[in-house]
Amino acid sequence: MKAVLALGSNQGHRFDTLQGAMDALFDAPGLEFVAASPVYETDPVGGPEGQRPYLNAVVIAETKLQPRMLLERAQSVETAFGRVREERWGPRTLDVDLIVVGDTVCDDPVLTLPHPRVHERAFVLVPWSQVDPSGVVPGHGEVTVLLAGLDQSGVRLRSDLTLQVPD
Ligand code: A4P
Ligand code: MG
Repeated sequence: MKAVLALGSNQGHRFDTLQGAMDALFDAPGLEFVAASPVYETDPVGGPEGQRPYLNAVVIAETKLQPRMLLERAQSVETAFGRVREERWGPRTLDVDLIVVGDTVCDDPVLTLPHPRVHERAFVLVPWSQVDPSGVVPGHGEVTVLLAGLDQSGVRLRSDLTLQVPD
């Protein structure tokens, strides 16, 4: 199955966190790296006033793991990078979200697939469309079509930052 994961950080050394998170995600068996998007600096959506901008990127992987196992992997990487769950949508050193896993559709609050807000989030759809222009959000449609209806002004390419393929 193809899995699409979104990485975001707006505290600490944001780029090192994204690179470290990507390396850690692929450090254990079961997840094969396919591609990483460019890195974008993005205005915070939701949460308290005055947060720093985020760095966001999207990673494409191949996996045979069950979605729940992938969520566990994502959450253990978040914990390893010092994520403390405080305020919802508040600042965070690292957020790893599962966006799409194959064509799984599931509305369990512990793991909702596709991610329940992805179709309205330019900070995920812009990087995703760059790394995977034929991407589709099951139940919502093509990434490029969804993006055409969104304000993308808060999403800026950081061409000076490039994620390295995990070893
Ligand atoms: N959960 C359910 N479905 C999923 C899924 N597909 N992927 C559950 C990951 N987790 C999922 O998440 C809360 C609970 O969601 C988890 O226990 C998990 O079982 P969390 O990571 O603890 O909390 P959160 O991230 O604060 O909440 P949430 O609802 O995931 O927030 P979002 O929607 O991820 O938004 N602005 C910019 N510019 N860039 C960002 O990256 N990120 C957020 C977080 C807000 N604003 C942002 C950004
Ligand atoms: Mg999250």
